[in-house]
Amino acid sequence: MDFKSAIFLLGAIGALGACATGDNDRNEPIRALLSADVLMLVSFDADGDLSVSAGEIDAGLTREFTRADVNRDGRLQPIEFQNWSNLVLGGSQLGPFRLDFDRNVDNAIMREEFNAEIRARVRDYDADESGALARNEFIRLVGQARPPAERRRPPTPAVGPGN
Ligand SMILES: [Ca+2]
Ligand SMILES: [Ca+2]
Ligand SMILES: [Ca+2]
Repeated sequence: MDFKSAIFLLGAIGALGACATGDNDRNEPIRALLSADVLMLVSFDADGDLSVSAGEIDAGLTREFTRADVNRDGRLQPIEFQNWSNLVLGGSQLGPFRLDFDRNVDNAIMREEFNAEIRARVRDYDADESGALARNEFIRLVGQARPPAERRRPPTPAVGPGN
């Protein structure tokens, strides 16, 4: 999957949110949350089968660390992380943040730290623990606290032009 497709996903989720917000007050608004790491994880789907497999995650981790480590010293300096985050995560306003990766706070993100943080996020998304990420596992909805039966709308009575 390329970056355009990832941006399309973001747009689709935005449309979902807008649609729900435009609904009336009978239902709780449905809001979708998108984390910046999803942009990257979706881009790992190299064969475009809509599932990010364990192998694709391995390859993606290698590709992204290599992309970030511009000076090829095997460590991500703060400026390298900043540039990478801007490119791959769409900016630094959303996590994961540099200190999410740099657990020992030595101002360098080693390959092990990079992998550990991303893999922890993969496990967090992997709801069915299959080791692969399906598209629906990326979507987080909030505001759906009420059970489905209560959210069901009553059928709208048919109103003819003569009524
Ligand atoms: Ca795939
Ligand atoms: Ca470096
Ligand atoms: Ca470190």
